[in-house]
Amino acid sequence: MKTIASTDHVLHFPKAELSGGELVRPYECPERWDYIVEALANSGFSAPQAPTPLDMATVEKVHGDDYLRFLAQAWSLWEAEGYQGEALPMAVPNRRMQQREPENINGKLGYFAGATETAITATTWQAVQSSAACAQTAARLLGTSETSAFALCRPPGHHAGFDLYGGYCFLNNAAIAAQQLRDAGASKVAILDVDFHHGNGTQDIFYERNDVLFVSLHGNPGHAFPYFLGYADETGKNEGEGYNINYPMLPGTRYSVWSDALTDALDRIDQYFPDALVVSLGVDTFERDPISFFKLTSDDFTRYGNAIGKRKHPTLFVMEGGYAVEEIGINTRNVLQGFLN
Ligand code: SP5
Ligand code: ZN
Repeated sequence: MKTIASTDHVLHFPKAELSGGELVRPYECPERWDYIVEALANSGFSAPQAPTPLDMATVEKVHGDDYLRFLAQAWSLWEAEGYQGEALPMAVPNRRMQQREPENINGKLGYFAGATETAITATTWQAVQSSAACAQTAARLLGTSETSAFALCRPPGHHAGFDLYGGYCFLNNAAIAAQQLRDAGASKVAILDVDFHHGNGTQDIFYERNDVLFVSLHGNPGHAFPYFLGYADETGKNEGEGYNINYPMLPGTRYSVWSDALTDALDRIDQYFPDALVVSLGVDTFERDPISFFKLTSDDFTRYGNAIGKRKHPTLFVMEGGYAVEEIGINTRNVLQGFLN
């Protein structure tokens, strides 16, 4: 299995994440990428390949024009105000408020923010584009020579909606990969999101579409980020009705329960007969993840990788979360090895 990865990921590393009322060192940090590269190298995977430059035409099919303009301009607008810190959103539009993009950068940050923990820096946009390019390049491989591939994306993407950033995400890498596969001739694509957190951005992007099935296993939103989406009764809208499937699970969930949801999810995916499967691969379901509450062990990652592989779909893994940094490499490698065996 080929890995596509970009060293540009280091360009996104804010000093600050707003967490528990403090500015802390971000959980989503560059060493995550290093540990994954090292674990794959130690297990005989081929060295990562760099992506080709991002084709924005694909991105424009899953994100809004206003939003893409904002991402490209945010830092220069912030800098022009003379601020010394990193760009964080503060005021966000809420119930009974206007949904209108303000001129002021603080207004824009809030308008496009789905959460306020995620900072933007001078070089964030370059890292974000290179991360999305990894997903797009890997999707191109799947459409041609390969039956599986791994896009080692950083920053991650599944919380990025049509016009929303947050949850450490800016462009939705999995959505861009799915769109790329569609444009290259796949008539139906399934996305399986196994990150601990609900893939609210991916759900948002495909909620009214039936050409992309979205299936997510995650912490119950009543108890877990992103809090405001991810319930089981969110099943899609208009043409997309029936093509969105959520499996929210409670604090303390172990593999015995989680794997039943996975089996059901994989059955639903099989019944859809997709031409390709995109897996939003977060390993923050791990028992020692510092911000999550599922209890999967390192061996469980091998088990579920194998379960996914048995379904024999052309499969693209796209890296999402996972914050137990020293174990992230082993756990990610276990999924990919389980898949291949
Ligand atoms: C891609 C991904 O996994 N994004 C996750 C974003 C989660 N952001 C907010 C998490 C807040 C959790 N705070 C818990 C602090 C425990 N010390
Ligand atoms: Zn996550």
